[in-house]
Amino acid sequence: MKITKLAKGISLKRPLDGGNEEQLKVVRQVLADVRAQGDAAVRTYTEKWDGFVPNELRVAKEEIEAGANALDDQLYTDLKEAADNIRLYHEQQTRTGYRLDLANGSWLGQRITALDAVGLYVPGGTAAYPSSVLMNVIPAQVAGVKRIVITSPAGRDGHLPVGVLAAAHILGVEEVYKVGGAQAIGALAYGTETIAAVDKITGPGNIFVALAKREVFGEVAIDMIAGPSEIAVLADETAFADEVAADLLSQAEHDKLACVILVTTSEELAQKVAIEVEKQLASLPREEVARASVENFGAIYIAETMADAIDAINSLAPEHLEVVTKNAEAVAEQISHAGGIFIGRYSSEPVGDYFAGTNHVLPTNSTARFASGLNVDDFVKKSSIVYYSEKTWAENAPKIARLARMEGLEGHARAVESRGWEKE
Ligand code: HSO
Ligand code: ZN
Repeated sequence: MKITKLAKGISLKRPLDGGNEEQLKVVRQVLADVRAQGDAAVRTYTEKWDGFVPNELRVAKEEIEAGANALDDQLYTDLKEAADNIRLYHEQQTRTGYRLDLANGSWLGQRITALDAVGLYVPGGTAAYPSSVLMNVIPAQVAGVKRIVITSPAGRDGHLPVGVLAAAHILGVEEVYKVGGAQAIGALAYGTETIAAVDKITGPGNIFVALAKREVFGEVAIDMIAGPSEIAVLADETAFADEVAADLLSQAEHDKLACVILVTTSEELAQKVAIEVEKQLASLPREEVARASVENFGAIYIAETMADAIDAINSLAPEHLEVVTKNAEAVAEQISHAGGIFIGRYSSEPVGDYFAGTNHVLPTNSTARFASGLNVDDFVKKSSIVYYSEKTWAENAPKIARLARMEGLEGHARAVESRGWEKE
């Protein structure tokens, strides 16, 4: 990894794959066909791209159970414990509405209600992460979403991965479909004979899925379009180089476009981490992916002071930040822009990817400046409520009518003035 002295303006911006015209054309066609022809189009496109169509698009209850049974017992228990931790953490995020009592019996309120139905897209192949099923479904359940649907392309054997089925089983999700790609997003957005439409679609996917989510946005809600993983480590001389290197590689192995950055006040640590990264890369099964990420988007910066290092991290606004320094908790308090913050040497980033309870769907590409990780608020909406008594109306109607007339909206003024007269 390249070592440089920290200068102003370090960045983790990478080229975002926004797709090309050709891909967008394909996606638009698929969506139009699914909207017009429902299941028939879903089947046609599944056949075309996956090479076969399962007889039943919906996964049978017994199939979910069989998947759960097929998973190693210890893994099932681990997954269940992770789910419990994630549920406990997200339960702290639930909020109730409020009522603001005004004079003369009037009141204003805010009511919080869960979305009725959400769909989670789970990518196929090696990116079908059971942990992501937990991270997407649990906040929705905690929010009170009643209908939760999972769609994912089946493998060549006609089944979904056992880990995904086991996660669905643990969470009690019964509505699971073997549909992937843009056609799955179309089915979730518009509904088909088999798959009823949902209100929000979450979960990562390939470029076709991402483009399809963007296209249906507005008709349904979507979560963020997540970019490749990122990790920044803020460390001083107390950190161990092998641990820092291992944590950097944990995110590098996700994607050739993953971004891994060390900012340190210790020149010695910088040198040692660079050597360790090389050493550990050599034995990593996903060496090819991790090496590309490290070479293209990996960097080590040496800061003169901890204050400079903290400034640099805040300007990066990384998806994940590890703080491995003296007084790490106090240092972490000075971080205002990071999706997830991991404090101290025992809070290695994968602790949060799988188990601690925090969500692993986090803002990437410096969007942590204004965005948050997936949470319970993503699955609720708020209604405002007004109750005006006659007295409050009488007191305020002239003001409201004046404001309306200022905007040239006579109809508004008349509406508010139409009350209070003797009616036949
Ligand atoms: N670190 C990823 C999430 C993940 N890690 C899933 C392992 N499995 C999000 O940036
Ligand atoms: Zn990860």
